[in-house]
Amino acid sequence: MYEFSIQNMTCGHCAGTVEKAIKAADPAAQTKVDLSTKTAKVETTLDPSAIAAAIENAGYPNSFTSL
Ligand SMILES: [Cu+2]
Repeated sequence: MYEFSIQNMTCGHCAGTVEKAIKAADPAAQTKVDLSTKTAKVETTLDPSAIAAAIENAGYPNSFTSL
């Protein structure tokens, strides 16, 4: 499980875009995007850097920590 801290995620549409980007990178990912804290918790078997890149490519610079 990783927690991504996501810049520029300011509305529900942004949160949806972020979730889609995560799911596109890893269709098997379990994800919970939290708009109020601008974070997303992601359970994935992929390298988290690949998820971070997908989120960034969707327009949202981010960083992550392992939980
Ligand atoms: Cu938005």
